[in-house]
Amino acid sequence: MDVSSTGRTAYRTCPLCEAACGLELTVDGDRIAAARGDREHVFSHGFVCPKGATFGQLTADPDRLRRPLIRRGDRHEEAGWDEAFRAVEAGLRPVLERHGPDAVAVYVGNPNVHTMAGGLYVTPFLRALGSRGVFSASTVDQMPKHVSCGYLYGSPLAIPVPDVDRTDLLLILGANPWESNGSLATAADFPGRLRALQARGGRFIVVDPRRTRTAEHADEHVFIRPGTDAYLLFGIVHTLFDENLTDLGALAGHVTGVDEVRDLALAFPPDEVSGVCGVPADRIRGLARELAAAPTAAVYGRIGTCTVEFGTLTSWLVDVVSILTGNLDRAGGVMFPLAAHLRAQARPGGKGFRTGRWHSRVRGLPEVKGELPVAALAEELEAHVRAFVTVAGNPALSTPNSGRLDRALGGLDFMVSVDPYLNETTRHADVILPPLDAARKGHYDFSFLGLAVRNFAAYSPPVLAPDPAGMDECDILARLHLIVTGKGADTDPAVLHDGMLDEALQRAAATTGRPATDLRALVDGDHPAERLLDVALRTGAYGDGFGTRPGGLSLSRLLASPHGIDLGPLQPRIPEVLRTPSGKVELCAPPLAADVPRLRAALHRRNPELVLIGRRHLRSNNSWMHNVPALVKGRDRCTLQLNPADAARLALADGDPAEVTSRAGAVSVRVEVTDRVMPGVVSLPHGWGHDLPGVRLTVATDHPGVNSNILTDELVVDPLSGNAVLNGIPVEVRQGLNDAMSHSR
Ligand SMILES: Nc1nc2c(c(=O)[nH]1)N[C@H]1C(S)=C(S)[C@@H](COP(=O)(O)OP(=O)(O)OC[C@H]3O[C@@H](n4cnc5c(=O)[nH]c(N)nc54)[C@H](O)[C@@H]3O)O[C@H]1N2
Ligand SMILES: Nc1nc2c(c(=O)[nH]1)N[C@H]1C(S)=C(S)[C@@H](COP(=O)(O)OP(=O)(O)OC[C@H]3O[C@@H](n4cnc5c(=O)[nH]c(N)nc54)[C@H](O)[C@@H]3O)O[C@H]1N2
Ligand code: SF4
Ligand SMILES: [Mo]
Repeated sequence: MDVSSTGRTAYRTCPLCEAACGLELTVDGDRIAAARGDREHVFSHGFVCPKGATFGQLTADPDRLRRPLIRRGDRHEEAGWDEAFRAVEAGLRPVLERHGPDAVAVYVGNPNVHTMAGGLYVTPFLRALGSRGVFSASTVDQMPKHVSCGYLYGSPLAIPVPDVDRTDLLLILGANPWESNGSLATAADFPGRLRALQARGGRFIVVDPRRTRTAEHADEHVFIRPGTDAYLLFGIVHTLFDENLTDLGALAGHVTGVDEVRDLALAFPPDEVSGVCGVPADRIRGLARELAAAPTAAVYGRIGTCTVEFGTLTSWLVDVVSILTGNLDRAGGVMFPLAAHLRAQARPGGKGFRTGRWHSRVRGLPEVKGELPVAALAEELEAHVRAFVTVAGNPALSTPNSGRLDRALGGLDFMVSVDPYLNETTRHADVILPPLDAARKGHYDFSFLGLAVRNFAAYSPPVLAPDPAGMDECDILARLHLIVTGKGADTDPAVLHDGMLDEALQRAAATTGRPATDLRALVDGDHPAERLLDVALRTGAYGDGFGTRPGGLSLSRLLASPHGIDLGPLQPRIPEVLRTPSGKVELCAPPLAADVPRLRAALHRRNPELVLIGRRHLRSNNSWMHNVPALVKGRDRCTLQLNPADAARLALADGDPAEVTSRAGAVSVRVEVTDRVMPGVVSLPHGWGHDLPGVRLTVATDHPGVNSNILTDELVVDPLSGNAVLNGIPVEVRQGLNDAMSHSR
């Protein structure tokens, strides 16, 4: 039967990665019969990837939980919502009352940045809880970028993105947008945009220890030894000064600290850094000259520049090169987006950025952006945490030395997870609270519209009616909030929704000069999240100002524009965007400069013979989409890639089992011999290892793979950001057993 001829069509932003593509959905009764790219979408123009195309299968996954689960003995059993919230209250309240908020830790995972509930309700919940034990996926991901931008621009959220649609030269370090579809740069159809760059005569260069699909399409691929990009970038900075190639252009007068950076770069001449990073000195000088000479150029770094030993220095240097070549804040360079729910500041300047307002108890690691490094989660749980809350996270697979974390999760007094799956993490939970699936909730990208390479806005209302027996994620988080503040498990979540709307209206009243009660009468929306969005849009950068700017944005305008509203190419925002105390770009903040000697000291140390890096595959999404049959069919993707030279030395052939050991643990996995990885580097993807007792993932457990984070080491972090080091892990590889297995120390 051709369902597309009978179904209705609906449009929705894909919530599965940062690209924010528009989907065209065919709806047949209460199910999504098909998902394809929305050709009329203002930003994605019909692009869709294999993950987005499975939106229907994913949301209708039979293993997806639709009712809460409560653990009784070793089994999880379905329960009613009221019963589940009372169990949460009975588990959390005594811990809070007897031991205080720090005895409750929280882990907030990646999908929170892809839901409205995550964007609106998590921060108020954390504030209400008041615990210093807040952890998130940010410290296995992008925290170094927040920290470097915090120091450079005064706000950790002021992250410039490459203007891929207009640049002449793009230098990509440690990112593989052909598979990941981009990150900290929302650019639907990133591959198409890179092809367009080449078609208009521009070039892009990829620096990566693996010849990725992005590298294959690039004009040039430069192999680099993992963890050493800071040396390469400092070599480029050195050359820019040495050959008088710096030119701040329009930034002149808006930047401090240039001379200090020049002095720091003196210690990193290309001839000296070349040996450690494996890039010829001439090529380092060449890159500097090309970046300086290009009419416009952009430098873009991602996972491979963040989840490394010198993550913050590397992330900083990525921007330093753009700044010194005059490419920050100009068309074709790297620019600051302006999202529709936010406003530009009237004047530059602010309080600036700092870290370390408190420290983790065991290792004394500094707080950053209100959270502690997830690399310290296991030891904190072991030492003093009694209760644990996860929201959209799977740290048992995604964080370093997850074997130790897994054991720590087994020793808690109480754990509650807001999550649609009974998986590697939530199997430890006493209560699991599953939110409605994405087809039944509205969507607006609070995180990614502020990172988009072109300004646009889109809102998608729910596509399917709510499951009467299910619960919306905003309601779940509101009820948890009411529990931790002592208002009771039975309190109507509307109490919190109304309170949050009132607060938003108070702020709106302050900016519009009109009484909150007048504004309240104007607010639109059928759902608490829609009403909060309406207030933010109307008082945002392009808003209708509650009627003072006719034609401006509002919820109703977005509802009337199912393919999104284009807000034009990125515009210069310096100095307004700067929140540093000086109101300038502070190029050489003291904490960054103070970390440079550590980099310099490691310049001549001996390299391990083999280091481990990760990899991403187009059909995967971190740890949680391996239960969709269409995404796991075909040959095993969880293999250890090994260069032929290393394979010969280790007497390993393609398909052989190998044992991989590190300081943290060991796994057994099949070898894939390929010259895609450079000698001395092995690559294993993360997010696998589903064959654990108690998980309810029928498809994923048939394709379990092994968990690469058994090998990553929680004891090594980037000190400025606390970010975990997930690339460049020293490992040993030897011929292995036939059965897949893993253990951690
Ligand atoms: N070795 C290594 N490790 C890595 C990485 C790496 O490159 N190498 N990458 C890191 C990165 S970048 C990231 S972002 C992290 C991700 O780390 P996590 O965020 O911990 O893990 P995810 O795999 O994204 O798991 C998301 C969880 O959210 C649940 N979920 C899905 N949708 C929803 C929803 O709508 N609501 C709720 N409440 N829950 C939902 C899923 O069932 C799953 O349990 O992994 C990191 N780990
Ligand atoms: N298909 C798919 N898409 C995804 C995800 C997914 O799991 N699967 N996850 C999403 C998430 S949460 C994120 S954060 C993004 C990540 O987006 P990307 O950063 O684009 O994704 P990765 O594939 O991890 O790319 C990192 C690259 O860095 C390289 N690398 C490793 N170490 C080094 C190093 O020291 N130096 C350099 N120069 N390169 C290095 C790796 O070989 C790899 O090619 O992807 C998102 N999109
Ligand atoms: S690229 Fe990302 S946003 Fe686009 S369809 Fe794929 S998963 Fe969805
Ligand atoms: Mo991520």
